[in-house]
Amino acid sequence: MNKLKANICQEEFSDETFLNFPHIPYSQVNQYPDGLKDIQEGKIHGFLIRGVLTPSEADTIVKEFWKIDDSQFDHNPSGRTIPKAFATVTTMNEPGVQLDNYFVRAAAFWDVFPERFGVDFKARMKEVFEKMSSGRPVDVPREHNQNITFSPAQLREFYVGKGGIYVHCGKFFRDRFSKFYSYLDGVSLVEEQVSYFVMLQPPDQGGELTVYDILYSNVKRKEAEWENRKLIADDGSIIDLENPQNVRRRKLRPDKGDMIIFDGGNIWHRVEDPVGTKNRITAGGFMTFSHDNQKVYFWG
Ligand SMILES: O=C(O)CCC(=O)C(=O)O
Ligand SMILES: [Fe+2]
Repeated sequence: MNKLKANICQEEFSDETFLNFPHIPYSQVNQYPDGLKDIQEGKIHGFLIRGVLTPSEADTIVKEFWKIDDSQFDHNPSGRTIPKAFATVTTMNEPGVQLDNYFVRAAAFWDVFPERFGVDFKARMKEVFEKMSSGRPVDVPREHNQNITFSPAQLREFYVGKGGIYVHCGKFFRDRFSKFYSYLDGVSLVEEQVSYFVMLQPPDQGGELTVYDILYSNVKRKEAEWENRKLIADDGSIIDLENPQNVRRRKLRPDKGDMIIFDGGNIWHRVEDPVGTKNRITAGGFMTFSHDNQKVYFWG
């Protein structure tokens, strides 16, 4: 592995570059005006963009984050998120009521966010995406019939030692949250789901985004939801993610204020368990494209 490559990303199990994943400073994003289209078309697998927020902007958000009452969060075994994630509301029994709840919470959180957290996160994301959207307008989608918008992102805290996020890809979730996706399908094209997130507080160690050299097109299953090591290929063979003969992987470690945009719909990936004294905090969501592919939406 040459020195430059070692500097820009920690790569395990392989010296080859198997995913096209440029690491660039935010000032160079304008060199990729078709970046999102390139991800849609599989030409680029993702970007690590350094310094989309300054470290002090990230710190300011985190400082306010700690003031939020715990009762406002959605809790899961490995952490907590705010505001409510769209995917989780639609798995519940009363989708109508829960959806209203989602929109109300999204508005309550994001309407005051710039003033309360000192950074207009939604505007910054729009700015980044617009530089890479081939001139297509970028926005948070609106609810079908009402004048309300989706949440642009969730803030996500991952507790140290609680497992991170088990291996998954967006299309795998699509099968699980079908009600949610049929709803979203009304506004946009969900086949091309792209993931994005900004690192607000990296843990001391661990917490990397590991991307595998495995796509949903030939691997669609794992044995159980909590499985974090083995996938089942379409031909029935078992892929052991810890075995370098089976699969190549790359660990990405964004610093505070760095953003990752990647083809999380197709690429199997996981968030490693954070280690040390600091929980991992990110803000992120997804990006999809309108049916005519003329608009870019981001939401969470
Ligand atoms: O680190 C995060 O916030 C989420 C990582 C992930 O699984 C994704 O962006 O799809
Ligand atoms: Fe993901």
